[in-house]
Amino acid sequence: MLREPGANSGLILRGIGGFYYVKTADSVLECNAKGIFRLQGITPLAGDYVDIGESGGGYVVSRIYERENYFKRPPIANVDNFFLVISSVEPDPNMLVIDRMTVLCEQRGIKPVILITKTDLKPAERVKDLYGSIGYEVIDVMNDEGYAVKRVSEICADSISVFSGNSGVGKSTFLNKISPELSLATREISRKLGRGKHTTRSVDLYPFMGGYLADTPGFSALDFERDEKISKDILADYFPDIAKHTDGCFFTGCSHTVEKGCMVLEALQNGEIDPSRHENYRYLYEEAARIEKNKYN
Ligand SMILES: Nc1nc2c(ncn2[C@@H]2O[C@H](COP(=O)(O)OP(=O)(O)OP(=O)(O)O)[C@@H](O)[C@H]2O)c(=O)[nH]1
Ligand SMILES: [Mg+2]
Ligand SMILES: [Zn+2]
Repeated sequence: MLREPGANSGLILRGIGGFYYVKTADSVLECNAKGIFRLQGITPLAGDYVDIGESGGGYVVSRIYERENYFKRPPIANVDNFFLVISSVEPDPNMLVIDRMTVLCEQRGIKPVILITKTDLKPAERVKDLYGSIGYEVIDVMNDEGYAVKRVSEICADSISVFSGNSGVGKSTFLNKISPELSLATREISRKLGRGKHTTRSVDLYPFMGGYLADTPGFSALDFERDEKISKDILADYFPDIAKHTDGCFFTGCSHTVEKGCMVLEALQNGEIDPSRHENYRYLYEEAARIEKNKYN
């Protein structure tokens, strides 16, 4: 939930090159961060609520309030709504990226909203049906732009909302639709390369209907360092479609990947779980297992 800014406290709208732009009650102040944060390995993030002090004639972030949550990619704190933006083409949907991001949201107790762009170029029925059937809200921007703008605006009111997704999917383009005065830079995609270059360079919060919209730089599937830790033992909890079958597994601590008497594997056989979801579950499970093993070696 949003906090009221004060004269010497407020919200970081943007962090770039070691400077932080903090929205206080009456202005936006450019601040450095106190050296103590660096020593503690803490980086102030867009979305952080902070206190501001003065030092050497300039402003400094002197305190970071406890975060409700934060993401490393995109780097942002105190997220209320997470829009996972996916284009039907250029770039094509990457189901592993979608599943990884939905897991990272679920881990923070956030139900991501899936925003699909570019269906004027190619339909995206598979993605829409699959994630809709799992229970995520899916909004096809080009199906009915008026509805998409109205619905997303309604969700974003009075809260911090982040728009995240691969480079070139159309995050900035959509934000310009819901708030035309933003006039964010967008990039014509290079057809030859079949992929976007990063147009948006930093996470930026923009005031919108009593809350803030965050445009973020795109990532590519290869970008994910292994910096987001997920425990393999609770991974299934973050796949709602898998979690609902785990109760009856024969073994406690069933990994739902190979075991006899696994109800998840049975549901997969029966067509109740989508094969691509289970395949990505296994991929993320094995990745988490590898990371946990390396940590203890
Ligand atoms: N046909 C079509 N083109 C779109 C749509 N949405 C975005 N585009 C185009 O896709 C390209 C990339 O859009 P951007 O809004 O810059 O993408 P982005 O996600 O902000 O990209 P980064 O800032 O690099 O992460 C631009 O040329 C847009 O005009 C859409 O729904 N349909
Ligand atoms: Mg952009
Ligand atoms: Zn199982």
